[in-house]
Parts: sequence; structure tokens; C-alpha cells
Amino acid sequence: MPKDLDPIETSEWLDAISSVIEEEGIERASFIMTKLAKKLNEEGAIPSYNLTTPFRNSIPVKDQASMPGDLFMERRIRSLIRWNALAIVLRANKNDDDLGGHISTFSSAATLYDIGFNYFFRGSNGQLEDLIYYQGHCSPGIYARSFLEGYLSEEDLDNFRREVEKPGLSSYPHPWLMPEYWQFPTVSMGLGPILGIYQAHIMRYMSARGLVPRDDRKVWVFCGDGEMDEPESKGAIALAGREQLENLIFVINCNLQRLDGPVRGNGSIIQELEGSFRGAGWNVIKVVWGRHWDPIMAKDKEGKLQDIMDAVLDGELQNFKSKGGAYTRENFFAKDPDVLEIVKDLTDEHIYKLNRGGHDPYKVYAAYHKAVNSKGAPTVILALTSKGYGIGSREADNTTHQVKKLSLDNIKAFRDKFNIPVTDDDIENIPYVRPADDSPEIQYLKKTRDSLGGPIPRRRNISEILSLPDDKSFSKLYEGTDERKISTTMATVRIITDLLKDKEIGKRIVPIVPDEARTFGMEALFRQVGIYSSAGQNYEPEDADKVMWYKESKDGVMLEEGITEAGAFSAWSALATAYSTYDFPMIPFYLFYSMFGFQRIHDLAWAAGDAQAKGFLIGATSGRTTLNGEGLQHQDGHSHVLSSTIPNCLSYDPAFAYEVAVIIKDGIKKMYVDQENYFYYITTTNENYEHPKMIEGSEEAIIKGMHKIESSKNPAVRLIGSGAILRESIKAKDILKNYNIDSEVWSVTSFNLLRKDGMEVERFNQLNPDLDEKLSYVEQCFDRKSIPVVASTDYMRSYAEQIRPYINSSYAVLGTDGFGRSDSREMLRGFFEINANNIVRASAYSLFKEGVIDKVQLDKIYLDMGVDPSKPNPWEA
Ligand SMILES: Cc1ncc(C[n+]2csc(CCOP(=O)(O)OP(=O)(O)O)c2C)c(N)n1
Ligand SMILES: [Mg+2]
Repeated sequence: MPKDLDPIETSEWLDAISSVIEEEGIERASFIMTKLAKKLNEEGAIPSYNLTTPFRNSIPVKDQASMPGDLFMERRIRSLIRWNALAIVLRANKNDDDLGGHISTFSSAATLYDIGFNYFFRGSNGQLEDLIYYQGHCSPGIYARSFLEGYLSEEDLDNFRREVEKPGLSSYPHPWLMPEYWQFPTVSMGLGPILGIYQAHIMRYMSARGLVPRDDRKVWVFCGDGEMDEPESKGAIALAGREQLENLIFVINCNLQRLDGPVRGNGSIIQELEGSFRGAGWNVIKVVWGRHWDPIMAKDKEGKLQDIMDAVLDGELQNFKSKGGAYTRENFFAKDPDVLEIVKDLTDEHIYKLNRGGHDPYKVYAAYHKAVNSKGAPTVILALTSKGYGIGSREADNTTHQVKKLSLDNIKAFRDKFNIPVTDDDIENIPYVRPADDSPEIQYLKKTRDSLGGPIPRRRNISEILSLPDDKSFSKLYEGTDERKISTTMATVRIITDLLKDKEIGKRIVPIVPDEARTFGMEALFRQVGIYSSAGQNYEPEDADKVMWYKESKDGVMLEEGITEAGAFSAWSALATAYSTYDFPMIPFYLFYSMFGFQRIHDLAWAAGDAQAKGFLIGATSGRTTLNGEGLQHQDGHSHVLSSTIPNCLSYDPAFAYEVAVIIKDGIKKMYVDQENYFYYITTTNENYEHPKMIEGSEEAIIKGMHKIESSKNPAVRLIGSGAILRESIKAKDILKNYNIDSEVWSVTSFNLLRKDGMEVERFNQLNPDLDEKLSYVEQCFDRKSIPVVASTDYMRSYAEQIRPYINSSYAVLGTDGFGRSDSREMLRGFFEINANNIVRASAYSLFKEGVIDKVQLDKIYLDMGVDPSKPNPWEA
């Protein structure tokens, strides 16, 4: 704030606005101020006060909704939750197992959760529950509440972070490990915020389409102030503002610290976030000071205390909690002698106890009350708290994040602060404390949750079983395309288009794109099903006179999320878990440039695996040489390697339209009819070619990962390939024929699945030496004859390498290791040595090594194939 050059003039202005407020109300005053700001702006000034307000509570005391419950009872309950949360972590770390856990995060957030649980979070008994993204490091606090509520036992708590032998409590929220408890995986910082925003977006989408009404259901996202530095945390806040997601509430626990130290030692994270969120169109509710400050602030007639508050740095605020009342008096209030005077009657102890807003149930209640009742915009609550609240000398120290063990003195200080009924004799055991079922505390706790619809967290682990769609959507593609040339991307879009019209499941199909529909030939869907827009379409689209015009509508089906792979993926994730969160299975198809898939958003995909997502990811325009003109940053030759790292992701690289159809049909069956816990990644390409008819009866083999497409009575070599490159293997077969070398060709729809099958069989045989040895699927296909195998794909070699252990003959693998580049497909396939000539070269070499052909024949083939030993190696070029 610049220096006040004329305080008398300033006060005249202030008096003037005060009298408007008094006589005509706050709205009129705001109107005048807006007019004045406009005037100023005309002169070139950019008013700064639009985005941030003074460092104080946004809700004035007179406007605070009052908390209806029993403050003292709730404090007793909260204290027990605090104690048990601490006990969970301390007990887990009493031995040498290094189990870890966190104390200080929850201790700063306990009131923020408690007010939610006591008054706002709705449960799942007979209704759709609120969707809550808990801050991952608060998990002990959430378990501690479930323990008091009677849903977890002492034994469960003692199994915190022990999940190998017993179904213990997962370290953080992990639906995979606690499928009936946690709904969302959140601990990887930043994922909760972006997933939560898109969850609220999808909640409105589902409602707008008349699928699942949203009524006053909310999405709550709890996150850390340090966590807000993740690009994902703030990356989608503009969408929430623009879409007016009034069903979304962010609660940011501003304890001013992250893991290593202060979040903004030299500034104010609350003010910074206020500006960002307000700029994005959110309601911002700052909960800075607790009620003990109210009488002090009431005495600040000249705003001098406010000036000190406005200038205080987070680094200083941290010190005030770690160094106590006397320090605060000297370094905060004493900045102005008049302000020092205001607190002269307070002892140091009193000053220390001046509470922060986030620890004051009344203030937090008022904020939540306002948030849940706000219309037309999302709300963010910025709550000032203290990290490690209540743990004695470890509160607000720079190392408090990692506290897992506490000195006896600290434990006693905690017990005393929160009046926990544990004696000195017993305290070293750190016993859990739970009053009897019929105690007033437990009765109160149960009553509050019953009135809100039952306990949470709870995850719906069962879902409606869907019927299979009409087979025609798929069987059309079994027939091949005759002479018509299409791409597998086009085939996929056809299937999606047909499925959208399906009587049984059509309404559940959601095509999602990140501004790439035209790339994938999906623009017909714009008009056919419409693009979802919460505002509808309030303008005439430029192409209104065209057949495929850009139609936005309130009940549009397609999600056109703009250029945000993380956002589009988060929307997919919300739909892919709708079977659980909405009790209404959805079948989302997210189509994206395969290069900007896993590589860009792998952590979200990993979280989707944890969340048990079900749906289809389509890596369109895939293949390092198949998407040819786009160059190094676009041409993907490794997404299958990346997708293979996610245990429940089934991935396929089909070559032909009928394979795509078989895979999608099977996917719908597995995920939505058989209720298996998978999601699908399918790469498709933009290369147009003719597609053959499906060989009858090959469905099962296609699904398993490999089927024979070209047979030979007496093959000398087996050529295997996938995606668009399979056609190079087919060409190679014809070339080899010229040298009297017979071959057979196999389409490998999934090297990843072949590897999984191989691992399973290998393990089974090792564990069961007394039983008959099983053969892996690859071994079954390639009987034990020593026919060399040559693989070629549009992916790096490690993709096809995976099946080497299950091949009993020689195995040569070609692939696209190295950076991509732009050129014609033909040139690129030569460059990466995956084309027919190179497949012939590799085959000839294998046959030469096996003694099937001699050196003369080899030299001839090499000469014909143009093999050049001096050609630079493509992965270093
Ligand atoms: C993506 C990611 N990076 C790093 C971490 C490790 N980590 C866990 S907690 C933490 C600090 C969290 O600080 P803040 O968000 O302020 O939460 P607080 O504990 O202070 O409430 C870090 C860096 C993580 N969990 N996720
Ligand atoms: Mg923090």
C-alpha cells in the first residue's frame, strides 16, 4: 500500500462511502465504487483492489451464520479424533518398520473436516453422497473419525499402512486398496483439485442431460496451500468459474507450510490465491482470524491493526505460532504503538491463543454455510491454520511435516491441550480412546451423521449390469471394406457413432476430445449429438448454414474440453467412475493424439487405475511412422510401453477395423457386463488402407493378443506385427516368397497382454512343479518347432521384446526406437528399419544363422533389399 499523502482527504472519502453504506446499503456503495473504478480506468489506472481484499475474514461478524450445534461437545469429539489420529501414526512408527504417516497436516485441518462432517457432508444412505477429495496426508484423521463412529476397530487402526497380510488401512486414499471406503485417490499433489473440478463439471453434465439429477449435491476438494503450486491444482480453475460450478467447494488449508518450509515466506499465499481464484470467477471466502480476534478488531477504529495484517508476511505468521505470545506482541502488535495499546490488557498466553480462522468452528461453519448456499459460481475457502496445531514445541516448526514420532513432553502437551483422558502411566502406550457406545459423545456423533445420511467415506463398489449393445455396431466391420480405404481411427469413430444410437446403451456413450475432433474425423458428431455447453449456444455459429455445424447445447452429449489433455482426461475419469459415484455406469471414449496421452498425463491415468475407472482411451493418430508429417513431438512410438505400466489398463494396437470392433465389443462386455476392473487403451492410426474380412472364429485370439492372418504349409519364418506396420509384414511375406522362403503372418493385437499371459503361466509353472506344465499363449501359437520369428511394430523395440521369454526359437525385433521426425511414411519406415525390406533382411539373417540359407543367398537378399551397413543407427541419429 503506498503512503497516504493526505489523510484528511482520505477520511472524507471514507466518510462519504460509509454514509452511503449506512443509508443506502452495501449494493449501492458497490455500484458507486464500480463507477469510480471505471472512471479511473478510463484514465489508464488499473485498480488493484478488484482482485484482493484486505487480509481479514470475508464474512463480517454481523453476517456470520451461527452454528447450531453444541460447541463444547463437538470440541470434545474433535479432540478425541485428533488424539486417535496422532495415535495411529505414533503406534505405526513405534517399531522399526518405518511405516511413516503424518501428524501435522491433519492437526491443522481437523476443524475444517469436522465442521464438514458435523453439518454439511451428505452421506450415501438412500441418496447420492457428496463427493469429497480428502487431502491425502489427512488420512489418519479420517480413519480416526470412522473409528469413533464405530466403523473401524482398534485392530484396523493398528493395521494402518500394513496391507500385505491383512486388509489394512491404506497409507492415503486408495480406492484400489479400500474399495468400499475411499472414492478418490488424491495424494499425488494437484490431482485432487483438477479431478474435483471436472467431477463438478460432469455432475452438471449428467444432470443437464437428464441422466442423474444433481439437486444440491456437492463436490468438496480439500487441498494444501503448498499443493496449490502444482500446475494441475490451478490449471482448471477458469473452467470452474466459466461454467459457474456452484456445486464445487474448494477448502484450501493454508497452514503456510509445505514439506520443507514456508509456502510463501516472503508473501501471502492467501492473498495470492484470492487474486487467482477471484480472477477466475470464484467466490472467495477468506477465513483468516478466529473469533477471539473479533473484539480486538472491533477496537481498530483507524484501521492500523488492519494495516499491520495487510503487510504481514507468511514467514512472520509462522513464527508467531512457533515462538509464542511475547514474540507476537513484540513483532506484530508493536509495529504500531496504537495497536500495541489495543492488546495491552492481554497476557502473552492470551495473545498466543488468539485463534486462526481455520481452527475456529464458528468461522468455518459460517464459511461453509455461505459456500453451500452460493449460486452461480464455485467457492474457494482460504482458511488460515497452523501446521502441527497442538503438538507443543513441534507446532509450526519447519520440520513439522515429517513428524512421525513425538517426545513424551509433546505427547503430554497434546493430551493436556485437548483434555484427553489418558493417564501419565498409560500415555507411553498411546492408547486409542473411544467412549462407550452409549456415551453422549458417540450418541452425538452418530446422530449428526444419521441426520446427514450416514457415514462417509463410503465407496459404492457394485454397479448396475448393462446389456450388450446391438451386435450390428460391430459386425458391420467384420466384413472388411473391400476396396474402400479407411483408417482404424475412422473405424473407431464409426463404432462410437453407432453406439451413440444404440437403444440399450446409447445414452451412456460419451465421446470426449481435447480440441481434436476434426483431426479424428469426428466433426459429424457436432451436429448429430451436440457439444455440451452449460450455457447452450447464445450466438449464431459461423457455420450455421453447413451440414456439420458447430452445435453447442445444454444437453449436448460430446465433451469438447478444449486444449487440455489433463482436463479432458479428468472428465473421462469422472465418467469412467460414474458407475460408482453416480450409481450410473457411463461408457466414455476419450480420443487424443496418442503422444499427448500417457506421456502427458500419466499420473492421472495411474490415479484412474487406482479409482477403478472403466472406459475407453483411444490413442488416435498413433505410430511413430504412421502419423508421419508431424515430427518429433507428435509421433508416438512408446505409448504402449507407458500404458503397460498401469496394472488394470488393457491395451491393444489393432491393425484392422474388425479387430477394433472385436476389442471394443469385448471391452464393453468385460467392463460393464462381467464387471471386471479394467479400462482400455486402444491405439488407432490415420493411415487409410483396405481392411480384410475377419477370419471366422478369430475373436478369442484377437482378444488374447495374437491371431494368424496368413498361413503357410511349411513356414520357414514367422512374421509378426501390429498396427499399420502389420501390412509391412504382409508385404515381406510376398518378397520372401520370391526367394522360395515361405512364411506365416500373425497380427499381434497386444504384446502387453501376451506378456501378462506369459508371466502368469511362468509363475504358475514355478509354483506348481508337480502339476502338468502349462504353455503360455505365445507358446501355444508358436509350437516348439524352431521357426525364427521376426517382429516389426511402430513402437520402440521394448514393446515387442516383452514376449521373448515365451519364444523358443530365434527372435528378431524391429522397432522405432529414437526421436521421430517428419517425412513420408515410406521414408520413415526405411529410416527406422521397420519396413518390408528390413523385415526380409532380419528374416534372412535369422535363417542364415539357423543354417537354412547359405551366405550366397544371404548376400543376394541383402543386395536386393538395399541393406547398407554404414547407415546411421536411427535411435542415435
Ligand atoms: C506430486 C507430489 N509431489 C510431491 C509430494 C510429496 N509431498 C507430500 S506432502 C508435501 C507437502 C504438502 O504441503 P501442503 O500442500 O501445504 O500440505 P500440508 O501438509 O501443509 O497441509 C509434499 C511435497 C506428493 N505427495 N505429490
Ligand atoms: Mg501447507
